[in-house]
Amino acid sequence: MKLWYSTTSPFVRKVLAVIQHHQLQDKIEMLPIQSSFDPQSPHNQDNPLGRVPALQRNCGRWLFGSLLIAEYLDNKGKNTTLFPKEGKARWNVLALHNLADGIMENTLPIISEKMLRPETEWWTGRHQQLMDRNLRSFAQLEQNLAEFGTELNIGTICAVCVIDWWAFRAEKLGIDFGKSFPNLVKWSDEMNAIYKVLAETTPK
Ligand SMILES: N[C@@H](CCC(=O)N[C@@H](CS)C(=O)NCC(=O)O)C(=O)O
Repeated sequence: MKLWYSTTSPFVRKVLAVIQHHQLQDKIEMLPIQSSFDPQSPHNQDNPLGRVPALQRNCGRWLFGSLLIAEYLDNKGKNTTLFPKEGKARWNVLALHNLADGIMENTLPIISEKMLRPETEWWTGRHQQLMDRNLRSFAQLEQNLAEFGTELNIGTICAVCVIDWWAFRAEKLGIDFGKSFPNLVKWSDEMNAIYKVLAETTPK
């Protein structure tokens, strides 16, 4: 298998944590990129959507989207599953995943504009709308995490990825995240302390 990845993407980190959890490192050729926004970046040749992560299966077919890639790799792995197979447990974990993942999706347009466009061209009204949504979503994330404690599953992995990414991009986002959501930061720090798969995949 082959994986296009960057070291800063929270979507990629989700997949990297699954790879480490199942010790699949030897089975995947890692293809690094510098910037997912660069139209010349080589991952564009394999993913028409222009996004990372993108995983090539051994049969040659490509998978796009971090959740799909994560579940595919989870099926390949021999360690405990990160995707409950059925019933309430499955839907609760996937609901948690989609809430955290939705914050990533609602944050990326803000970060990309702030990184790549001059300030005079920023769509600030839209940024404010997305930030309001994100803050409401983080408040709900905090409530929804209560039932999971420090369990490792695809939902809690995704939650750690988004919380740490906000800390990583704090300057660009212009928010003191730790002040607004101290419990989320505390929880994420605890998860990183317990699970090597998280501590070793933090954004750089
Ligand atoms: N839904 C996708 C989102 C992936 C994504 O947006 N990745 C970002 C990197 S953080 C990207 O490749 N962005 C390139 C662009 O928007 O041009 C997933 O779950 O993999």
